[in-house]
Amino acid sequence: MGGLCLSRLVIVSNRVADLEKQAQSGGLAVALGDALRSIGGVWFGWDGNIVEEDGLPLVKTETVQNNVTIATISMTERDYQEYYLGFANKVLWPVFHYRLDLSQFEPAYFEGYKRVNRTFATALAPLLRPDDVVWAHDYHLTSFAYELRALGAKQRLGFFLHIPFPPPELFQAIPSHDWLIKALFQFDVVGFQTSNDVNNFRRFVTELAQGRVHGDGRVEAFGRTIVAATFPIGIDVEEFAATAQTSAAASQIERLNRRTVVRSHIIGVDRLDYTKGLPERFKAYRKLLETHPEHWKAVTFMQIAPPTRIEVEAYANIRVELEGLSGAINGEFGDFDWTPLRYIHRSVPRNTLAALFRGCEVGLVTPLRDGMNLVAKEYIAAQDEKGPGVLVLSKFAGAAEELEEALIVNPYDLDEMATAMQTALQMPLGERQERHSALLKRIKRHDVRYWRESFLDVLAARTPGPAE
Ligand code: ADQ
Repeated sequence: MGGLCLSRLVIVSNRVADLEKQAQSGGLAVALGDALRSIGGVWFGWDGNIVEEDGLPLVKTETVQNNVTIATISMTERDYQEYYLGFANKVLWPVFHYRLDLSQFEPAYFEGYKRVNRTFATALAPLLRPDDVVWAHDYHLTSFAYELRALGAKQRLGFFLHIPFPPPELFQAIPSHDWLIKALFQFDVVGFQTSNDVNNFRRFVTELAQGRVHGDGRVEAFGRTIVAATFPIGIDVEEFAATAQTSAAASQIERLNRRTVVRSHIIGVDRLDYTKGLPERFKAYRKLLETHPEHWKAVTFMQIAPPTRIEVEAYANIRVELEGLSGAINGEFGDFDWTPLRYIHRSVPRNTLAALFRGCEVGLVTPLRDGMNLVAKEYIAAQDEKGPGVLVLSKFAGAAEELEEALIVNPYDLDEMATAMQTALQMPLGERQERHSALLKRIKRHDVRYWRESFLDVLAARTPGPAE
């Protein structure tokens, strides 16, 4: 990150991570927190509070660890409804995950989205220094650079999209899509998870925005030339592996195996989201039990899925569906000494997760669509190299672009998923080790530090300012 040594880093995201409680907040917060501490800078975003509407929001700043400032603002109920629940989570989230059927377009949502991006920019602008490098994160903030530029910002502005970017045929369905893309071009670097995403973006630019794609990753449209490239996100492999190997983890794994008839454990860990393919996964597991009675009382599947965005109807629906499915599977196959499917609808501490990953012979990561999916990488990192478990991975997770040695499945094909579970449960040790060591190499090569530094290097190399 040579080019950044004189600049401060300013991270902007919808929510600000709690840097004091990093151990609980996960890899991304730690990675960005580390970058902030080593470079110095600001993390700006919403504090999670809803307040009464009374003019411009108050920016609260707090200095942590000498050179890092946490700057936050609150949101009004209207902002929360229109920007957060509305445009971000009822329009962009479903459409970007190829789920036009679940999107709900309301003009007020788009107005709210623009307004909050403007509010964010207005609140941050006075804190910026001329040579700051600003890095905004995710689908909540696609028009943030546009608003900041409108206030005269000339700094280098980068954006990373954590979720997929859809094909132009779907993106076009968003009523204000042309405005959004034009606004996105006010960033200097736009990062995507996979080549599929960046290709979808480039297709939009060339086919529908009269733009041009240069060979070196630069993309030109609306009078601006920006870099649009892939930066696949990773995890801190050593840290997660170490968490899975503590004595506390060992005793948790021992507890998993105590007083049970079960020989093999299958695990899934996802936020409860319709993109994660949970009903399909439950049904495929039922198929496995139907077709392989030898697994009765020998296998158990634990799905951990904490609730998110419960105010959005599609999330309430999926919860009801999963409760029905898990009840039906346990009712049909369960016995007084065996629960085939354990469905846990709450969050679990990271160290417990790491231990559970290590203690389970099969990891199921089968989203219908996912930007990357860090659980896939965490499952690999947590394994015991002497007797590693097997990862079953959806071809529609961004992670599948890299993690070729996993058992790659089509999450819509229940027979294929059941067969993959069977293959995983029966895989000989030699093959498990071979696959695991190849996967481990891959996640170590492209870890979270690599992701962060490669993005910031590209951003630092751009010419500051809006003019080319
Ligand atoms: P998510 O959709 O949240 O992230 P993912 O990448 O799997 O998906 O990250 C989830 C994180 O939360 C993991 O670190 C996981 O361990 C943790 N987690 C999940 N369930 C948990 C539970 N029950 N208790 C505690 N922790 C839990 C978005 C995109 C992804 C992209 C990431 C990062 O949707 O595609 O990989 O951002 O860019």
